[in-house]
Amino acid sequence: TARRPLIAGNWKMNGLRADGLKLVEGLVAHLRSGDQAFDMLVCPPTTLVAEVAAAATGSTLLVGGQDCHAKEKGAHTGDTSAWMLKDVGASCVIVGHSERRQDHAESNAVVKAKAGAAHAAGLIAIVCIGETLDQRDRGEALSVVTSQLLESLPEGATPENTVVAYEPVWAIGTGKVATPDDVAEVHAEIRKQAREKMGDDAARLRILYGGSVKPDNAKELLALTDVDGALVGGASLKVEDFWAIAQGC
Ligand code: G2H
Repeated sequence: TARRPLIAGNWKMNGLRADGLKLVEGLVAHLRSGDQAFDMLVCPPTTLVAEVAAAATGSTLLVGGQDCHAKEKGAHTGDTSAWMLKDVGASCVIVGHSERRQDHAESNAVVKAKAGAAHAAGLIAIVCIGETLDQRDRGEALSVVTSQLLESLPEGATPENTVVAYEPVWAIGTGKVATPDDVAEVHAEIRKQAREKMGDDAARLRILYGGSVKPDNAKELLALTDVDGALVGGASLKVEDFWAIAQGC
């Protein structure tokens, strides 16, 4: 099954207007230079989603949010709904990033509700899962990732409306990258388990790797059978680094 790779940038809490617009202009210029064999997505902070989406209009660059609320609207001060993101030009939203799970105590049930809201709003949900170092050291990596996956994917998840991102927590922003063997093992397990939810369609599900992806390690990771792209944090903040990573597809 040919799965089109997705190279996704997660800017996290970085980027004032000028930085964000410069970054998008650079990426759009690269994307316009020819046909690409991958999809490219940027997820700016909420303050910039509308402006970045406007700047990306007419190009193939996709724009997404980094989180959404599970409800459509209401008394939820400071939150942003999936419908609001969609309204300003987003096509995707990250849910369940480990920083949300840690900093905001998001459980699998919360992540599942958010992914369901994303689908209802017409967004692709990028559902993040990944084990901590303690869990890996105890030999629990596969079981933790499996339970996160099965408990975080909402009913109605398909390869069209859902992308899974495997991000081992110990590899995030630390410069430590999981070995290709570790990544291959976990991604194969994720695809196998996804069959519980999607049946044979799981063959078409895109599974991204995330955690200290850089230009010098991207190619090796992207070459792995069940790695269908990357979720990139730090290295997505520089046009040339992010573009170089995509060239590993
Ligand atoms: C993992 C990743 C992007 P970084 O969080 O989501 O960040 O590439 O900086 O490790």
